Amino acid sequence: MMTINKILVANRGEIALRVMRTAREMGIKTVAIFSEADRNALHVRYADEAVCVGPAPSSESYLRGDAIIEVCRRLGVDAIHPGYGFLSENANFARQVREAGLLFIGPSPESIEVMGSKLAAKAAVADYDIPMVPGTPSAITDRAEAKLISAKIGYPILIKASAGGGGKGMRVVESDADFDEQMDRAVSEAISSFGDGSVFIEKYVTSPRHVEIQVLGDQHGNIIHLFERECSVQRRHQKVVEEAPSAILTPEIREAMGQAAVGVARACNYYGAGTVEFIVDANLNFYFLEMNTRLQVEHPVTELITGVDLVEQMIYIAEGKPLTIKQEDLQIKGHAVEIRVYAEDPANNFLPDVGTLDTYVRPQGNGVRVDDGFEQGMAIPIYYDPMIAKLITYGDDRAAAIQKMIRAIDEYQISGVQTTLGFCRFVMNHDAFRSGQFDTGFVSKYFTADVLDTKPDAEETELAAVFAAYLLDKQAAKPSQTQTVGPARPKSQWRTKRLG
Ligand code: MV4
Repeated sequence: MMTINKILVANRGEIALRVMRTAREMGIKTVAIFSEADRNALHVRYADEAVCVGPAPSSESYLRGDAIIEVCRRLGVDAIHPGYGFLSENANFARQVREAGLLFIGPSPESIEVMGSKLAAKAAVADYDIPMVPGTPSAITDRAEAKLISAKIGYPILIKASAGGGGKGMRVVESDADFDEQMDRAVSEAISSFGDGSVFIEKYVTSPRHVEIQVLGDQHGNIIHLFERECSVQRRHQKVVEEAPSAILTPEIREAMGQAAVGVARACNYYGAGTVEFIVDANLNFYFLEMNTRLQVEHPVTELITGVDLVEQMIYIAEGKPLTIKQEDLQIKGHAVEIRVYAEDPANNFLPDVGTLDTYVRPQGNGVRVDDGFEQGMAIPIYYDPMIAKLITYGDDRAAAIQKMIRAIDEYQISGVQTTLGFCRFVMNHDAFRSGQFDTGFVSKYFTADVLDTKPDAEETELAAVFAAYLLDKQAAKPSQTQTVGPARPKSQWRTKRLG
């Protein structure tokens, strides 16, 4: 067991701030790294010390493991928190950190490696009674055999890349006649994207829901789960809305999924914070897909419904402390919803819209959490993910959290860039979302650019009429005074400055 006195956060933006805030609460010194594009970033200002590690492109800065470890040596850092993305799931980096005598605030390099390969993950969990989609347990080598298996499973089937993730290298095969063509595509995509052409087959679960379980494991073999997050509202494998708990799980299914997730973690001797991803079919059967060996973007919804600070737990675990939270201590309280606010234009196929945040005013109030890394006047760099903020609301139940989200979206004022706020309002107001009757097809099924409400709403129109009447009245009362009644009601700055 050791005590961490100084943490370097090998990340940027909202997650770097998120990690440093908890470190500071724990009395731990913080070191930021930054690229030349992030000199004035909030995570740099927040940290006790900050070091530039290179030019704007990630490959020359945030991905420079060697340079980052060198900074740790120079500044007397004990531990590195990788956040998400960048080096967070790089087993070699985790190994180099360990070899440099530093703590990696995350799982072992071995766990990262096993879960980084879908086939290795399937092999690892084989003895743990984890529900899996029917399919091939190893890479396809013989096409004739693969076609026989596919016929037996029943079309449609999926060909997936073992090294894949986020839907990359995934191909649906509708029938035996399509098999060879889709197989060729899947293999060449897997080679070009991952340098590994291994693919396998799974039955295609149509219109699934994405439900994932948060786990925490310590270095003494204790593993607990912190219930589920539902992330079915996605667009091209990019999550848009996440919530906890899921609107569809019964206590029995929740318990079974939690047990399965703990089994997956146990199968790879997991420690740290991790997420076990499942798909759930229309009959509420669930199947293990993969494990993410990092702190996830959507972790705040779990923090809000459990009251657990996941970063604090990650730090204790890295220090070698045993978990003090017992499974039976945990319970779900209330409901949390998160939306990701991106600098993207929903009216233009979600094209990234980088620029300067001319207006940037966060929503506030009871039950509202904003995790972001920007302030008014800052530019959103083109080099990185265009996420501006995560907006999270919390209420007694799902309906309350959704209503609070709509209120918070309406309060958010952003100008200078197009954002996904209006798109998220559309989701929050949609009957399918509100009733819980949705799956991973939600966005493609219901969203087209023209559903975005950019016109003034009924209330605003009514206010305009009242105002016009008032002006006319005033004019009538004082005929001597010149009074022009221009456009019914001058559009308020408050309205124009936020995205419709
Ligand atoms: C599937 C599936 C249906 N059947 N596997 C997409 C990303 C990767 N994590 C796994 N994915 C899927 N795997 C079988 N056997 C459907 C998807 C899928 C999906 C999964 C979760 C969230 C959104 C999705 C969107 C499209 C497809």
